Amino acid sequence: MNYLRKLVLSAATVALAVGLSVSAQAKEWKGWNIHVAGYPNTVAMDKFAELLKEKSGGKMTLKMYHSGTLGSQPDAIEQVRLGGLEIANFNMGPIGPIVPEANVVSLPFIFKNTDHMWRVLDGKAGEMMAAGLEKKGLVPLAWYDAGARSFYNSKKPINAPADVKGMKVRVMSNDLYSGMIKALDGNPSPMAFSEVYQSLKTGVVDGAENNWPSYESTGHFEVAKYYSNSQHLIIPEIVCINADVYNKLSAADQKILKEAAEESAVLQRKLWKEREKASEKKVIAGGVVFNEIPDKSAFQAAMKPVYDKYLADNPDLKPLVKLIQETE
Ligand code: BDP
Repeated sequence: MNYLRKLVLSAATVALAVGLSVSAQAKEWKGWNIHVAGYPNTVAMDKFAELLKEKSGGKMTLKMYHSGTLGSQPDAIEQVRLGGLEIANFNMGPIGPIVPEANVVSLPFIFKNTDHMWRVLDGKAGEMMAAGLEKKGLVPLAWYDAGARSFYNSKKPINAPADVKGMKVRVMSNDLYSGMIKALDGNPSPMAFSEVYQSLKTGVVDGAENNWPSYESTGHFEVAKYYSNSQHLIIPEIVCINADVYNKLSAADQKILKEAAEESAVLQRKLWKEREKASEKKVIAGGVVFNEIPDKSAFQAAMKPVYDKYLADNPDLKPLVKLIQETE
């Protein structure tokens, strides 16, 4: 082989090798998160990205975009389904309208407490929800904690359903939540998370509902100082990936991905517990008027039409609701 031919051949080999390593090196994934810096989910999603890179030797990389900079939650859900974004941390609330099985977690008072929710998610009901999500293009990788949501407003403490009467209450975009407020004779106002502060401040809405960390991190407590411990919704959150992206991965890479997500969930749940307490302390110190609702039975009874409508719309999901209610 003459010198020139050798040179061309070895150049071709190098080009091939470079080409191969470029195609084996998947593109960097984009990840969506609605929360601000320091929030448990934000810290955990960054940890997820770090673990993913480390465990895959740099083959799978994720760039996280926090604070909802890539759009509202309902839009981001569509984006992950369509592949415009690959990965996200979503609350199950805004996913419910797309995945009826997963909407079961948005029935008010369906879970007795957070531990009950984890037992449900770890069992058959969790599998049914995961299957429903996958059918709609979202593969769940891990569950995050979001505590319990309670009502807060700028007018007065809520002790009984009658106190919600006539109140304009912001809800996440999901008919079950609008139904919930209507069942209490209030006026539901579905709106993006990012708009709530201003709406509370200017009186476009009287109140909203959320967990301690979100009530605190958004500054809502500064403009709606009555927090009433209704704990009417306990909604889990998922870390999920676009199904096509997931299905193209090797089994080994899928395993790495799940492990990284699950490790991030262990961290998130630990940080969550700490942040719940810290946020509660901070808002109370900031002048929030807190009240317990020792007997929630009147609120629970008022939710009958919400359950009736959900079951009328999804008769096949009766056994799922029953399964959750009967899970100890
Ligand atoms: C927070 C959730 C977030 C929701 C937000 C809301 O973590 O995903 O967007 O509530 O109320 O607790 O919109």
